[in-house]
Amino acid sequence: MGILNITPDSFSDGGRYLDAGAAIAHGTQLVAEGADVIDVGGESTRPGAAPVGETVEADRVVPVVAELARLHPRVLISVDTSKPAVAAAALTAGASMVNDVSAARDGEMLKVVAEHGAAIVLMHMRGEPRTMQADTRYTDVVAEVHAFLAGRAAAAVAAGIAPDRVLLDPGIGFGKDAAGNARLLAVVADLAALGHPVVVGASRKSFISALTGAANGERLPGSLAAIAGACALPRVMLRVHDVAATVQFVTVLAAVRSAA
Ligand code: HH2
Repeated sequence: MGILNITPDSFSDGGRYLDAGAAIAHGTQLVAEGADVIDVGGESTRPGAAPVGETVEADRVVPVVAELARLHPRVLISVDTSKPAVAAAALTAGASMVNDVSAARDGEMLKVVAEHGAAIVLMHMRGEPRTMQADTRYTDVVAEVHAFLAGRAAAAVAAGIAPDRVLLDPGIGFGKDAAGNARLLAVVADLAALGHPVVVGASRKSFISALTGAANGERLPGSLAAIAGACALPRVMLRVHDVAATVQFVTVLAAVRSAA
């Protein structure tokens, strides 16, 4: 899953694709690099990001979703939003998946996704983006995150979404410290054991610098190391900025594993 942020303030690529033409060109580039899914977002979730209204967010993402769906019919377009109205507009324009970092906290979201026969990514986040890093302590981070996601998955299935279209994401960096993120990445197989496809988003996240001291723009090696365990699983989607590098990493890792 290649990331396409149409925002002025995303943590690693804010402002680069605000113009619709630049966004469509970047989405097309991600497809050329091997992405099967493009995740189009119009609101940053970084700690302290300014909230965006429904109309502004829809105006950013819907035309880009429509054009990418037209240009790349074999690629799945996902919309990264927690707003049911934005999700509905994007699904009507050609998206077939909603990536909701709030795990459909707004009850209307599951209805919208079910009505469109679409898929949904349910992600764990403590609190909201503005405040999520204020308290990153857990008694047992894995137990808490997995129990939360199991509950949200049950709600999605009860709302009429097929279990294979409900994807679960531990929310790396969303209200967790470096040790918590490492722990969640170490047990992605246990999350997959809940029976749903899994999404992992570790790309360029700040815990990589917390662990290594790497500068903000130098987090690719850590981003690849973070997903090494997850990419051995059969039904996992990797949410990444650096598609070409990730495809190369995953392909070589798979070749070595299958030769073992
Ligand atoms: N991370 C970000 C945004 N959306 N969605 C899922 N399912 N999983 C993630 O880990 C995830 C996500 C943050 O990354 P990015 O989109 O690059 O930054 P921003 O939110 O600042 O736009």
